[in-house]
Amino acid sequence: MSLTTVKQPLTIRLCGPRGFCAGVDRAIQIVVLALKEFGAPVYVRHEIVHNRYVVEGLEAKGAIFVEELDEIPPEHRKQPVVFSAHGVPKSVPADAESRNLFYLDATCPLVSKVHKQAMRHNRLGRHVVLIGHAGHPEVIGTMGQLPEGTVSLIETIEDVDAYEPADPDNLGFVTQTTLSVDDTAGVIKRLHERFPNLTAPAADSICYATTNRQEAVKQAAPGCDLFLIVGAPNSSNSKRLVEVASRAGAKASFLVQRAAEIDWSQMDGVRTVGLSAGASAPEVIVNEIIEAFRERFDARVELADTVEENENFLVNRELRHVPLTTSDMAFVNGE
Ligand code: 0CH
Ligand code: SF4
Repeated sequence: MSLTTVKQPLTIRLCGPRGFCAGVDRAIQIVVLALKEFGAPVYVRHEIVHNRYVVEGLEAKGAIFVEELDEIPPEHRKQPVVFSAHGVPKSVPADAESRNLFYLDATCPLVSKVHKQAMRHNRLGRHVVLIGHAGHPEVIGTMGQLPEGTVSLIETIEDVDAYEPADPDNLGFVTQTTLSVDDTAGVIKRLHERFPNLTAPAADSICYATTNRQEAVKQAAPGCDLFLIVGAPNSSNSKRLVEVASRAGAKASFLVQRAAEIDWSQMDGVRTVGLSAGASAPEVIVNEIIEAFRERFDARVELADTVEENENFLVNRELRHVPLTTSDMAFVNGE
């Protein structure tokens, strides 16, 4: 007589939109195209996006990741250096020029838009309030668009309460693109209460991808025993999705980088699992996780789609003529 194990039924609520956004897709494309056009090595300042799988995949193709430009050896000065999707302070391209480096900027156009809004506030004589997380590369990049002392960083409602600007009637704000939509609304509300003449940016700083991924998780979370977000611990937008899932009613929520990290001992009694991925997390890992569930459960995938996304950002002019093969395209799309 053969003993067969009966797998427990389990529903995976798969959120859409999830994973790569147009800015991430573009940034990865820029590194892949630069490698094709200029040959290896191509230097990348900071992780192009916050994901080890992507970084290691690009390293295998010949990219070298550095944190600062002085790590690029003089004999490789003619090779390009790419600036990451998160954006850089103005001092970085200036430093590249002084070192005679050839750089390609992969800053997401929506991050560049926030830089422009901050510069506009400054041009019109306003002190800039930047809502964001201290130390994050995007915050360093946005603050670095303007002279020292002309931007104040605010992280929380408590920071707003403690803030004593020199000219409270002449403030303009912008935010990091990947913040919690709900928390940021609270911070902005308090800023307006304390500083009624505060000027908002012409367009929302939190981007479409952040907004859509949070909304999809919010809708899927009620009734989930567990919510998994594919993403890295240094990925701001992915961490926000974990918080959104818990607040919207998932009994527990975790960030996971690879299927191998999943603690299966936590799955006792779990019947419905929410699944989404941060803007820097490739779809191939989402599929790996679904497969890992299928090996252990009688898993059924239920699509929890909200809106369709059609955004697409062009790469730098210097790279537009370079063709991508089908396998390059698959890598760029996270497949
Ligand atoms: O969410 P953060 O900003 O930490 O970055 P990521 O995980 O690399 O995702 C891409 C967003 C890049 C800039 O908005
Ligand atoms: Fe651009 Fe938003 Fe993606 Fe960041 S998360 S790269 S701002 S589209």
